[in-house]
Amino acid sequence: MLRYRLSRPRGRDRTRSYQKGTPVQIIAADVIVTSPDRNFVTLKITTDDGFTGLGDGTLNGRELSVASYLADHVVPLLIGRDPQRIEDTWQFLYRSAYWRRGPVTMAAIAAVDVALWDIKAKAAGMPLYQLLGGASRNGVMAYGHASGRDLPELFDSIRRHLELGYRSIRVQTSVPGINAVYGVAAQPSAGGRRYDYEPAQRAALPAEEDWDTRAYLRHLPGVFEAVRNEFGPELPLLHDGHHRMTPIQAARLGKDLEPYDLFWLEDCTPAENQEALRLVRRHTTTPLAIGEVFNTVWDYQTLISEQLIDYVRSAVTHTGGITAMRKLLDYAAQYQIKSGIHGPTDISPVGMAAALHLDLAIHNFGIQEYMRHGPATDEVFLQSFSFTDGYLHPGEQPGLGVELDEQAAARFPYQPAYLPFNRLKDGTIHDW
Ligand code: KDG
Ligand code: MG
Repeated sequence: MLRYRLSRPRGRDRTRSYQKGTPVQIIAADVIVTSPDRNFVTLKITTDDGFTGLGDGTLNGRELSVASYLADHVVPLLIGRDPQRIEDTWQFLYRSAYWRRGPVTMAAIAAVDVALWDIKAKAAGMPLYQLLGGASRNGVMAYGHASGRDLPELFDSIRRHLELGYRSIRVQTSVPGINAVYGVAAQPSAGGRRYDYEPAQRAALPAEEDWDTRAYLRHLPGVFEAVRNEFGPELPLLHDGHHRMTPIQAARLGKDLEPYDLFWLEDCTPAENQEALRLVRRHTTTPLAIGEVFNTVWDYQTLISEQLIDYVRSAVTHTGGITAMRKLLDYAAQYQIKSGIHGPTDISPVGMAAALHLDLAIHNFGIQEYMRHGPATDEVFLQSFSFTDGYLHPGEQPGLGVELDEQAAARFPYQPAYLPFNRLKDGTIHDW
């Protein structure tokens, strides 16, 4: 565990207070980097009336940048602030930096924002979803990640997920002629180790993988046909294209997958150029999900206002926290676009809990991604959310319902880890 701590003794230090006369003040903030199963960045804020709140600032493969941004530039600004003023603190951190947006900045702001919501809900004695308007549903439908190198292995994986309680399934598969494809758990990546659902590998350098879009486009529709034949028409099926196609290739895949009635096709093309989605949309009725690498509402402006997507994929952790996600999802709701909050293993249980409270409260909930963390992570993060018969629930503990066992966290020091990258057969770097 790396720990960067800035704390002040209890009691008021008026020289540091930005908000004179505040009834409550932040007196300590700790940035805790720990690596049970994988690296996580957690911010713990403490107030002078004895509350603590947790926020997730994990950015896969770039964890220490967020830790430094928080410890060096944000934590000194928090001491003495009124923890109750969440919107004001969000605007202060966003606008006072002058440099806007970006994954590091927005993950750091998210960590502060979620920790303050945790404190506010604890102080109110309520689970956070109550402060967000109360429950709009009984539980949050979740999808899990099934994958296989061939059809029998994929079918086994789907059955295993059904046994675990999942009622919606993402399907990823190996492709003949490609050695290592994103999302196939049992497949050795170019680094020689199994993914086991966690693509970031603990190593000094990123693993190199390979890619061939034509081979993928030829192979995938047959896989979905086989899955539908085996599991029937009811089971909601999802697929992640992981940013690898051009718009015209994405349009073709969407069209080819229409007979298999996908819940969504995710990240069918890199979407920095939002207008590119017009072309995809013109050619297919397969629902589209985009946004896990986005970090503000501006990344979605065209996608949402022209109704070019069906699901918003941002993570609470990478998009400025509950405050910003709520605004983004309310904006999307005006265009009948639903949530599909990012929930891979690189979102910590703190970020996951924040997502679940939001999922439960908003009206335009779509689905929640849920990859289970490993046992060491569960030891470090004590969680109160539950998963029953396909539905997640954040639980009824005041606040987020997650606490950090700091002694357990200290047993798992940070380990350098990188996401892989892709090369085409001729050696050209391709999107991963
Ligand atoms: O850090 C990268 C992962 O979060 C990403 O590869 C997972 O695409 C992903 C997904 O849909 O969960
Ligand atoms: Mg994805």
